[in-house]
Amino acid sequence: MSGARSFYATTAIDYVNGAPHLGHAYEKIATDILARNARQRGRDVFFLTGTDEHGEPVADAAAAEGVSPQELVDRNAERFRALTGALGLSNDFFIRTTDAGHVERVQQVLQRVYDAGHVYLGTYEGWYCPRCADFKTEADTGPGNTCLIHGIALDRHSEENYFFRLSAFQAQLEDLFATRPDFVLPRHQFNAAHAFLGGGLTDVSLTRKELTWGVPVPWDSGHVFYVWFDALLNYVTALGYAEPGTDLTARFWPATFHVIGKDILKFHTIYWPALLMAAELELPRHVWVHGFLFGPDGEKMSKSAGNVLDPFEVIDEFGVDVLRHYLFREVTAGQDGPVSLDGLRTRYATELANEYGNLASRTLNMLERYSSRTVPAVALDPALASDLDGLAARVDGLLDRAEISTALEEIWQSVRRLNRYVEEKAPWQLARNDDPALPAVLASLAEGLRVVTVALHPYMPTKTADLLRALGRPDVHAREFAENGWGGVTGSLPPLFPK
Ligand code: ME8
Repeated sequence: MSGARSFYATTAIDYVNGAPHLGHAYEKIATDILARNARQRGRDVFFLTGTDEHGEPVADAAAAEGVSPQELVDRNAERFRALTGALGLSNDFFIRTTDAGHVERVQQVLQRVYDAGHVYLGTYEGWYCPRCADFKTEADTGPGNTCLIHGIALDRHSEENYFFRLSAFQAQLEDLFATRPDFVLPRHQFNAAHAFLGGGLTDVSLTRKELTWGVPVPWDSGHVFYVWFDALLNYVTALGYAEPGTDLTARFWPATFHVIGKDILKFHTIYWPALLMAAELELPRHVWVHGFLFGPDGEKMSKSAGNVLDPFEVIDEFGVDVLRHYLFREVTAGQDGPVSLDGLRTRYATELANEYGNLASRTLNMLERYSSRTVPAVALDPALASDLDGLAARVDGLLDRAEISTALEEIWQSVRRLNRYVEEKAPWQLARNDDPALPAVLASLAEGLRVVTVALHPYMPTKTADLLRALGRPDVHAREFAENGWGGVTGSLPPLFPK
């Protein structure tokens, strides 16, 4: 069992059947914000992301392109790995489910589940969506036997499969939902998962016979594992080989947060805990479920809808911090919402340039002009202290429940408070009048700017690091509003967010 100070966050692993889009980026940034906040709090952090490379979604895409699945995944996985760099992610490992280390551990865990009697041979008879890689009941079948999510024709399958006895875990899962109300966050997604469970569980295919692109089943060479079980296990297998020669499982398992989109709720909140119970592994603490980014047409952004924004292009034009800030201001984490370049330009101009950027430049300029680039070492203004005290604790409390946008709003209120403080105190007038209150105002402003910048660091890691350096206090772990100015030397900085 991991220690109380450990923190393990994961993203969904993306299918590599296309290029990454902004919807993929959104989830990875969300997880990075949680991981960076946990590091600021001195926790022992592991942050995992990666790619899901087996199953029909990939095999079909490779066939359509006339290349082998391995060629396709090798090429496309690099685009997803490049995205982690472009997004400024602080992930500790990037897993690919074609890694030998993953494949061998999937086989070990599922052999154990088989040996414990949770698996039997049967025949799957029904509908299947190759794009979802999901078996469909009548309830999730659209007119003319189409997939409700992808709108494509479903395949009729009649196939020998090994089944996982999911139904045997009904009572244990009900107990989980009864005793751990924060197992699934936010609440409306907990309710959705709970309702699915209430419908009664049926056993699910654990293996596939008609597909060869997957992890071979050790007890029957004619089958490969169903891609979802192979994929879910990445959260555990990665800890076994991410750091050569060291098994990190005891240090980090169970995961603190699995961050996922709402389309894959059932797999993570029903199948996954049941599989972990069968494998006698601990359950994750939270599954946090985000909504969808919509394209300009109001539809879920996806390659098949053809309404994607390319994260690389957006970052090239605006910079990564601008994108990270925009996404969590624009779409309340946990909800759905539309995104667009126009919306991003507006937030940039109003919030980043006019509010935060302006606060930063006027503070540095006044320190330069009125205080020879030093932060006066005097007692700080108690009025401002009382507004900014406890900001870090409030942010932490919200991020403990992955309320990423609410936490950002909390910080933004402090940014606004500081801009009002400048207007109220009018330091330029204090300077003109040689008013003895000036040093405390300047020091309070510098400290206030430092505190909000540290709080913003998980959201905008690059620009905040530049600003903290210019303030002469680069430490991102010093999160509290101090009582005294630090007396240090500040520098200058070109505008953080030029107009
Ligand atoms: O589902 N807005 O992969 P995937 C927000 N391989 N999030 C979005 C989105 C959008 N428009 N489009 C996709 C899979 N996502 C599996 C996961 S995990 C063990 C296996 C999110 O490439 C989506 O909700 O289809 C999911 O969480 C992630 O991107 C990967 O989607």
